[in-house]
Amino acid sequence: MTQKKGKLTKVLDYFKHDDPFSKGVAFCPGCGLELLIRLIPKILGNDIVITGTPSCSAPVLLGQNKQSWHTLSYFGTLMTGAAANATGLARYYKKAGIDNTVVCFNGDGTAADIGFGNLSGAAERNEPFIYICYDNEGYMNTGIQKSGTTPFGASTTTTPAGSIAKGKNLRRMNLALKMAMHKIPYAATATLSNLDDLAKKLLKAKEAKKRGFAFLHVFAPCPTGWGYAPENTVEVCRRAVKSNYFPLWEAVDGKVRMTQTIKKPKPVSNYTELIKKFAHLDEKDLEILQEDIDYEYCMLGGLSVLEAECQLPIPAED
Ligand SMILES: Cc1ncc(C[n+]2csc(CCOP(=O)(O)OP(=O)(O)O)c2C)c(N)n1
Ligand code: SF4
Ligand SMILES: [Mg+2]
Repeated sequence: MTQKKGKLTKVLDYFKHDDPFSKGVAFCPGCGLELLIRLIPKILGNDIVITGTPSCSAPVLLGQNKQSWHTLSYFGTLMTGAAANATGLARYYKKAGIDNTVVCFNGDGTAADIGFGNLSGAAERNEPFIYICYDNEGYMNTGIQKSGTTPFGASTTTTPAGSIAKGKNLRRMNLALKMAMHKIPYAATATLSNLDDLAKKLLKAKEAKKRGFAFLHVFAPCPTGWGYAPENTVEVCRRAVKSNYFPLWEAVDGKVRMTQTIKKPKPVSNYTELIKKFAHLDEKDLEILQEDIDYEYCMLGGLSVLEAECQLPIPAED
């Protein structure tokens, strides 16, 4: 495909490269992860090297029965060491003088929990690669267990809703903010309903990678594990943004800026009503979820105001 020149204004203008995946792949219908993984090389180019771990993405990225689903370079690794593996790849390419982009592409189970230690280490050392966490809020590939990003109240196979418990009784961690606070060159959230925002952030991450570590946290719903109709994936993302359940922001060198502000946010029930994993929640439970969302949004808003208003003191001249 020939590349268009000039300023990128329309969403489609960002999709400059071919889709390296075959038309039918082994994801469930409506999988948010599939939408995302197809978009990344179309925006960043087909010369990226992807590395990732056992997860729902692995069967497609690794291939099956000695056949490949795509034409990209892929390096499969362990959940415990994904970012360490990506570090080795990125350092090798740098030393060999090969100008390419290593994309460490993992689910929330690897990024937030099992592989968080070495993710944090790679960020702190400012290794030159892009880490993308696709967040489907659980360990989907092994049977929908809860992870650190599973929200309060969500029913999973390890936090079931029934007569004894009502889903996860803890609130989710904010992975993207934790990563931003490593003060890396670039950190951002994105999702599949706001494609221009997602595309811009992918390109910014690629640019930031020249200075070091870049992290994207992409909200990627899972119809099979969450219990909603496959055709609703983008609507679920849209409602997540419009209710501030998943706010869109970025941070350069740890300084936070909202990339989308919602003037009149919808109540979280407008989002949860689409999804079966929340179907058992009553008003009181929804209040707890709402309170968590409001608090995090205030926190992000406060940080972004600080970024706008806070100037570093200028040292006095002698
Ligand atoms: C150290 C380790 N623990 C557990 C597993 C088993 N395992 C394979 S895939 C998977 C789920 C991964 O969840 P996530 O990273 O969120 O990806 P998803 O399946 O949701 O796409 C787990 C727990 C493993 N491969 N390695
Ligand atoms: S279980 Fe969920 S994340 Fe995994 S392939 Fe199916 S829809 Fe996608
Ligand atoms: Mg997951």
